[in-house]
Amino acid sequence: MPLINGKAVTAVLLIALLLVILYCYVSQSYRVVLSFQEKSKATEDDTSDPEAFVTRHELHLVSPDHLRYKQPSIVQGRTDVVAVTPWLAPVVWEGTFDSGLLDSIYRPKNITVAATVFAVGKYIMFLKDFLETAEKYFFVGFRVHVYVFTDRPNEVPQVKMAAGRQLTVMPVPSSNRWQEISARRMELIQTLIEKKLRNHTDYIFCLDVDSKFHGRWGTESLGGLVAVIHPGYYRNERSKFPYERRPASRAYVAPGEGDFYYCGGAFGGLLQEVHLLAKTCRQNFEADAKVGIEAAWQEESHLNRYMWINKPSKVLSPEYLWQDFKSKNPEIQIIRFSGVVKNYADIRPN
Ligand code: UD2
Repeated sequence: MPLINGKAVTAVLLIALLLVILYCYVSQSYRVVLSFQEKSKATEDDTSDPEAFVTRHELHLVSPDHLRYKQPSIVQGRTDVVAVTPWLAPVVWEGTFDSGLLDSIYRPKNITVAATVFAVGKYIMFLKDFLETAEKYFFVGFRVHVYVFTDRPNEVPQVKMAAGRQLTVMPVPSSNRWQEISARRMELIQTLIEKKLRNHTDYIFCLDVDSKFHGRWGTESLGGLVAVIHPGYYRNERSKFPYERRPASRAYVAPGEGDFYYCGGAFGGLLQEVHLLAKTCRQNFEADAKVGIEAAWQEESHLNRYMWINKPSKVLSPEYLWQDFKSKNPEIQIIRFSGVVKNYADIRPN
């Protein structure tokens, strides 16, 4: 009898074990289905999480069949410049890409590119040239939406824009400190992305207004996080870069650190990447302000700190932000965008 009892107990235990395994398996599958449904719902629901983005961008690059273009080579090309960073991000120079091929890849994706530009106070005088030249060179043939932040909405010039391109004026208060105008851009870019752009814009570029386009700036510049090398320092040792050098600042870059010096006058990338950049720089700027610190070059210093830790996935050469007062160096085969010569005393509020 005890033997029979023993067998019965073993059998009962085995059945119980099987039931437990079956239960775990079924409930796990149910959870997977549920979480998938929740994710799908979150994707459809526009008002759910202010930090959630629908990624329309596809990493998959499809080229039209039978497209003819110059044969690429891996042994011939530019030898006067470096076209890749040590973390293997491309550095975009004239002669390193095929614009026809890139446009053919990106056109079917139907992407929308936003551009932000601030024209506060007397800087409104630069807006007309900026907008007119953008029409000629900035993502020509693509959907572009320019957001102009200004305290003088009535003075925004009427510039004829091609089909698929539009402009929105964003009123902002004026300020009596240029440093504040420049630095507050991060906060306003963050808010613009959260409130207006997410879910219907793919890429964004944030540009200085006191500049003009002189050559193509297009699909070759697209990437996750895109930084532009500052034209003033690209031949210098890193010890000469004007990073913020006070350890107490959140923008601090220690001696011996830093890859390149990037400019605050042009940066961009995928919407969610630029959102994170703007949000982080704004938070760090505000934390500095609480302890009475303003970084050496305001948001540009914070941007440089950010890019040191968060490596850009694409780097644009100084072709993408030159300065008119500088003579052209031999490696600059084309100037695409350049800052105009300005008299700071005449145009800044302080
Ligand atoms: C550099 C950067 C700039 C910014 C600044 C540090 C480049 C080429 N420029 O330029 O992006 O990082 O250092 O603060 O990298 N603005 C107005 N109204 C004003 C003042 C400024 O609208 O009264 C806006 C405007 O869009 C201007 C931008 O802020 O283009 C930057 O100001 P800036 O051009 O005077 O700064 P700058 O030349 O020192």
